[in-house]
Amino acid sequence: MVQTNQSLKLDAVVVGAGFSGLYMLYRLREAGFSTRVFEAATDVGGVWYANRYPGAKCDSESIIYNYTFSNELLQEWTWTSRFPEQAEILNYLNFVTDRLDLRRDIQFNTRISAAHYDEENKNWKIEADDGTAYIAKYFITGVGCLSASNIPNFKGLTSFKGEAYHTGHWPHEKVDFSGKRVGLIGTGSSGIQAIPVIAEEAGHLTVFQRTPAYSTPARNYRYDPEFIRQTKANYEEIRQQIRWSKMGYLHKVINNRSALEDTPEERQQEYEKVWEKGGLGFSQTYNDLLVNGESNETASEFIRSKIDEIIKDSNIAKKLKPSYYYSAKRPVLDTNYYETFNRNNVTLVDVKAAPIVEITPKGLKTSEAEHELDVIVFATGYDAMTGPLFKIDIRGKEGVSLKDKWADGTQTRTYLGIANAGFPNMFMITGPESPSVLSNVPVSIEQHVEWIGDCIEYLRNNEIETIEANLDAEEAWSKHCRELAESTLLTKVDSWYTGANIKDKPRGFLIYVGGVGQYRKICDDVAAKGYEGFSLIFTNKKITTA
Ligand code: N01
Repeated sequence: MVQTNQSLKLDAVVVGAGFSGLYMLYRLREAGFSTRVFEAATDVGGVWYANRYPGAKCDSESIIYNYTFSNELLQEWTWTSRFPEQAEILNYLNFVTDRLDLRRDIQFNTRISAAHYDEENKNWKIEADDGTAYIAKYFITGVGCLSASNIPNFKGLTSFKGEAYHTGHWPHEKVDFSGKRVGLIGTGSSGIQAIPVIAEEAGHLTVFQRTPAYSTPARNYRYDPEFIRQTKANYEEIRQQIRWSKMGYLHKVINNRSALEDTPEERQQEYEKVWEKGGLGFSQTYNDLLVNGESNETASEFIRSKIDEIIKDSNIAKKLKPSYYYSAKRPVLDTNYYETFNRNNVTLVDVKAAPIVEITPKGLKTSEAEHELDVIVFATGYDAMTGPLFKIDIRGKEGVSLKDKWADGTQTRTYLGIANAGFPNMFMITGPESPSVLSNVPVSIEQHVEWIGDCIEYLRNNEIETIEANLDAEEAWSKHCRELAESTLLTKVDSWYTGANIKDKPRGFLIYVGGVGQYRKICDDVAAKGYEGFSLIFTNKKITTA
């Protein structure tokens, strides 16, 4: 670690200027803490700054994909359509940044490379990749769950002579596909959004699919001004509803019974209704789709039958039909995804049957054929949850790195997904084992930011120097998270949820599935009991809470 300039001493350093970092900065600055956000990119936005691929939009409905802490912000911003496009979300985050005058405390073009806890001085030494260093009492990560992109280590990866892009790091200038031979690898949310849009423009699009996805229609539309007026008038109610809901959304389980209680005809009717409505509600058609394999199969089979209906060529339909539990991988919303495979300029290649063996100067080789390409789009996803944190060399007490701590055994362990034993005064926003990606993420971010802000104020008001999660509390929380996850189908399928998409990553389900309302209650109780499960150190006296 380089020599620290003592003049750059801060109360808090926050990493990342996305939804998390922006609100954390505001919350701490309002409470009088000197705070600086460091951001590797040239501007605010986090994943919405980076994910500029064609068709990029959000699956959460616009009116709840925003901060709710400020009525002024809610009243002054107006969303245009049901699902917000990337550019609109980025505009929104710029609006918030300017409205709250956040930019002056954000240092752009600065990647934090290391954060080491100094036990003697009870603070964090934080180093940027330009060699500058800072001291801060609190170290807070707002790095997102899906920001460390994954490009599989294909043989010959760098030999390709054409253009290559990852969806998560898309260029700012428009990529011109017109007349070109484009290959796209990956059929998760990013690929499924990009494919229909690229197909419209490309000379030919070849989609390399390893695992087919279950996708249901988004059915986006422009908002009616009257709907916006009513929404703005009712925001306080909406806010309460999403904060105490299961997943941070307004939709709830549509039929509060098992899918197996309905006859096949009744089920068909119910699924048809929800399919027509569009949006993420499909997985909520019945209350047991995520816990009962037999019920799940009824939803899975309905989507497979839709694929058969839409796709003209039965061989292509067969390749597009998934066989695992619907929604155990992140469910996907689309606009004309399946329809795109009826186009003459689109080819589907099954790379499970014939795996990609090599990227070549001219294109891509599977075990069956070579495909000549002008452009390769990697829609190959992310090293989720832990990946973004591991990009920083984070070391706690006795120089133990977070990476080593979490590599020990097969499971990452945290307390509430916010804190780690051995890492005093460090907080993670939407960290592993919090509801994070199983929720409408801004709702989870607000809850974490407010809890962390309140906690830091409590420490100041009570002259507490450090707060650190206790090992036994951490162990109990992780066990609770694992047990909850095991009671669902989510752990029964290979996905980025389980870490299975990253070679050699320890398998583990790092998301709290109990719901955002329940989670909020648990976090509030911990705080109300004087930060139960944490050790608090006053200047000369140690108190361990029960
Ligand atoms: O990534 P993914 P994503 N050879 O991991 C394939 C959020 N998000 O960027 O399934 C061949 O889902 C891989 O195949 P397989 C959202 O939470 C949200 O699409 O591992 N193929 C898979 O098909 C989402 O879930 C929004 O067999 C390979 C694909 O690449 C998350 O981000 C929009 C391969 C990766 O899919 C990630 O989505 C976009 C290989 N070696 C993203 N390696 C919205 O809100 C990987 N693949 C709308």
